[in-house]
Amino acid sequence: MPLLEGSVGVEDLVLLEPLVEESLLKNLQLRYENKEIYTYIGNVVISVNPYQQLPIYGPEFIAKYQDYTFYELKPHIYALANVAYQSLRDRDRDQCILITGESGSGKTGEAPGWGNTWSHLWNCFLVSLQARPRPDPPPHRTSFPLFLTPRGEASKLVMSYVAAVCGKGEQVNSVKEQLLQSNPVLEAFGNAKTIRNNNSSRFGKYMDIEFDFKGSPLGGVITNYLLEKSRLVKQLKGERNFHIFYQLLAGADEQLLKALKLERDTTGYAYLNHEVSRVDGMDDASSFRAVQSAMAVIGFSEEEIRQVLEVTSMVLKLGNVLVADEFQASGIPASGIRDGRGVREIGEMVGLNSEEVERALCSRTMETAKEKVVTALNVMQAQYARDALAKNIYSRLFDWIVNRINESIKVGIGEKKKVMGVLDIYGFEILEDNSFEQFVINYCNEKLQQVFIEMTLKEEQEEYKREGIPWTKVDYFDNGIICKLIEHNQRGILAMLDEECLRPGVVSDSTFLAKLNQLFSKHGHYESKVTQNAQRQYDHTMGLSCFRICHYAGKVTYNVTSFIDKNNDLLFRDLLQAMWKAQHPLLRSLFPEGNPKQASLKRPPTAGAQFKSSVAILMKNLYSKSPNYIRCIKPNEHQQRGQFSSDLVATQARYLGLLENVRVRRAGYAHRQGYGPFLERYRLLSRSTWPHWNGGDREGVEKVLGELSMSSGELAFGKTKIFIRSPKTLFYLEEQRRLRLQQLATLIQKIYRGWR
Ligand code: AOV
Ligand code: MG
Repeated sequence: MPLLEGSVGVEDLVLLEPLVEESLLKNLQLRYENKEIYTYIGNVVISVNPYQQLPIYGPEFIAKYQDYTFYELKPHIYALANVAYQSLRDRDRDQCILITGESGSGKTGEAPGWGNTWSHLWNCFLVSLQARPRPDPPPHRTSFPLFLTPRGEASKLVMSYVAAVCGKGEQVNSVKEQLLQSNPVLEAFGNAKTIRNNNSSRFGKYMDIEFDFKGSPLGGVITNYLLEKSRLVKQLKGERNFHIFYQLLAGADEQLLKALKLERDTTGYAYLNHEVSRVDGMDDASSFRAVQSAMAVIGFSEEEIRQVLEVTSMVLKLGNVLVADEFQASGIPASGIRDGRGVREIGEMVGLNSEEVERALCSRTMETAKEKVVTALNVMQAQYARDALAKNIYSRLFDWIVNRINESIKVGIGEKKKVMGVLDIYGFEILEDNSFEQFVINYCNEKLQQVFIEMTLKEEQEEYKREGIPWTKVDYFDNGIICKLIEHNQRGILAMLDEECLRPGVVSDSTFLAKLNQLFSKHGHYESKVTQNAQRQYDHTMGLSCFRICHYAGKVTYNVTSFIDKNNDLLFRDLLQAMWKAQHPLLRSLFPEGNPKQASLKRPPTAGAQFKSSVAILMKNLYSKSPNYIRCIKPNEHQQRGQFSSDLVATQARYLGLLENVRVRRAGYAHRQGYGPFLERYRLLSRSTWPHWNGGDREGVEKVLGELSMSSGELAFGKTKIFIRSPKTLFYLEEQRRLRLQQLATLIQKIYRGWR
């Protein structure tokens, strides 16, 4: 039964009966088919990507959601944004909004004219800032039934508020503009067309937006996670490299192209997939102009923009540097550069000696305490070195861009600020072939699940404590054991991998796997061919070079091939030093460790170790804030409107732990509401409170519920809220209310006819 008039299915899954996967899916589907893409689990918003523009966004809707409390209107991310923003501003509690879901579910990407979760949130915050007075308007006290209640005062308050903030509007606007413009820049360099999503974010993003005590934005800090740099040198069929390359080639004028020594035709570049150079609905040329102007708005100087483009085009040209077989005087096969022009052009653009680049690409210097030995690389090794260099330059450039944006939007030290963190990060991934990238991504999701469970429970517990209601412990699956399997400092999979990477002697992916097999032979969440055989299980799907982890969201089989290499993420010192010698200030600054004076013998942290520590920092950050969740779901694999594939949604519902979430939410009190709004909604059920009530809210609620003779275990009266244990009680109240409204409507009609 719907909670609100005119809505479909249940709007809060807490009210679902029976609580099983099938009914959960049915409910989401029914709502989706009726263009109701948002559904709650308590204060968590589930969002199903509509793949079409719905008329439910914009200033009018934002204003509407500001006028009502959470449960009074249909579920919407505006409601969530509003609650988060208000508690930030009025209750001084730092907030974080966690947007999760798989690729293409609607977390970020920006399609022309359409919205998505991130951009709607943004708009909501920005409009909130302009349109919202404090304090909130007083609750309405009229003797009309709710559906006839006039709600006009807000607009007057809006006018006075806008006038009040106008004084320092210019500065606020420029901060907002800079924060907004960071999106197209990050997307150009960090997004790409994939099979699943034409505008897929290939990096994780966490952004702290900082506000002053009045709730005006001051600035922010962006943190990026693990750019998928393997894409730079190779893309799957049907996918593209990062947008910026196509944008640059399509959008740069002739003069710029010439300066960058580029050709317009994408087919000339080995790093660009030639099969797809254009994406439906995407205009690379105009995006390029948008990126350039966004960079200018953020505060990049013309010189900086030029340097960024030079490094970008250098990467593109590196891909065309052909490495070929050559024979040394000794007759040993070695590598050499086939056509020196590319290297020369790169050299000229970034001020490098092309012979030195060639030497760095085709040979390797080993230094011991006593001597230096130079060995020639074979063709495979030299190609590997070239690709490693390109990936390294690009990912360092991306980090540099993020830092540069941060420099522009950072808030002065010492200013007291309130923080709203927004996390948009890749969801759980199970691909056909899972590698190191999936392993770390899934580790991150495992940690986020831990935060989710702990914080949901913690929030519940804290709310009960605040409200003075006894707390009963809830049983739930604690995925701590899986996190530990991966991250334990000495005995975790990441530690084992590091140990293997650092161990002298012959190391390989298979020695790493052998170690895992030995250590985790009895671990309940670890499997491999070896552990299976030991237990006489014969699973043909498990390859010899694989291990499997039973994640909270399901089992994932990882292939260890190239784990060592990806974790090492090393660039030969020759290349580091060659890059540092560039005259190009930006390129040079990307390789500080190439400076022989600064070069230390200590090796840089591995990719796994770096990721683990950045996840730890993120977790600490999230734990210090009040969480708000948006769980995004992709309804079909074809980026099509109107299609709802139950199987696909079922898998995601499991990954997101939706049923678990409902269970936790229902374990205590399924529903809670402030006395004021609750009384407003149900006072028409009691003769004492209807049509007039002059007493306090809590007494009013006691009167209403007292008259309905509810069983005492069903209700708990908190300090500011009423708690209702089972959804059935709420159903009952709703049903009573509906009947009463019908009665009243008939009555009003009669009176009206009488007047005529
Ligand atoms: P993602 O961020 O979750 O994937 P996107 O936010 O890029 O997914 O969404 C994919 C596409 O779905 C967008 O480009 C829009 O066309 C459409 N879309 C998403 N949300 C809405 C909405 N509320 N209304 C209308 N259309 C929408 V990834 O970044 O691949 O994990 O790495
Ligand atoms: Mg995205």
